Amino acid sequence: MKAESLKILVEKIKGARSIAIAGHKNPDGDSLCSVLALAQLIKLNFNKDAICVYDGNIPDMLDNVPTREKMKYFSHVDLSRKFDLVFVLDYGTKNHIGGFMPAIEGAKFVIEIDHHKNDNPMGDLCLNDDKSAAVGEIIFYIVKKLNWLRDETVNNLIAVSILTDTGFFRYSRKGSVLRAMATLVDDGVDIDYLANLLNNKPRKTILTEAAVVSRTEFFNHGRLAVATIDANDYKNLDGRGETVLSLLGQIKGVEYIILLKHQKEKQTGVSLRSKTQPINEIAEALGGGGHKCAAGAVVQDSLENVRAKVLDLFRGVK
Ligand SMILES: [Mn+2]
Repeated sequence: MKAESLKILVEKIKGARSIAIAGHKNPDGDSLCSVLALAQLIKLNFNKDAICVYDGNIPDMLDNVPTREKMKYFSHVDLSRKFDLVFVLDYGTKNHIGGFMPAIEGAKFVIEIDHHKNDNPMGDLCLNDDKSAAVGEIIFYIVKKLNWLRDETVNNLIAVSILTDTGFFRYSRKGSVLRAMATLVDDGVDIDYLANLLNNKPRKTILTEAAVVSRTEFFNHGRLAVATIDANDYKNLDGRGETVLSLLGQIKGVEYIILLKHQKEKQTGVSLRSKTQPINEIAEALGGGGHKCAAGAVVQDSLENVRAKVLDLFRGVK
């Protein structure tokens, strides 16, 4: 991160009389907690109140994170006013922004902080690093460089950002994210406490996920698991059915998992996982994308048609 960029960041916060912050639509742990952490940092270090905005749904598991109550649904905020400064975090591409867009378009200055690859950034200033495991990690190192104060709330929020986006460090590719967490733990963060804070799903969600798992079909001598979330089950789900994917992935011999979700009458979500083999090309063939072993797509077609299509693409896969 360039010293010049950080200087602009500080000047813009100092000069702003109105500040709004948002992450991507349907916030995940990193998106939500980096927004709240940044707002808390601005309060602590500049004594300014930033408005925290979201669109879509915040998963129930995040209800207990500190200062969660500060998040305001976009339609309850006057976004037509011109903010002096708008932050947009963890958004990836424009179409993940949702209802916050008018605030970005009307803002006098936009700063983005992101760790997604993005060829079309919107910020007047971009504090992006696609090598970072979470936006929380980028914020941690900004705070460190600028010698900003951080309190227990900030520490816990950054820790939840990192823990959720790295799957409790399973997806960390660099030591820097572990070193950030090491500092946070030395400063009082309790990882076990935060893990329990996130154990907050509604009973019906877990029972639905368990039912979906129990109805899973297996092909290719048990190497391919196909699970289906129908229209009724989809209503009871919180997030993307991660528990289904996690449970099926623990079964001996399962290499590939397909999770089909009836999102709307003619819209089917597809999540693909593998233990070692690349599956992102299959997701791309469905119009989606992702990582080598974790990818997905949203297909505008019925669940039955999409199921047939995906199984076809998996034919020939060992
Ligand atoms: Mn993220």
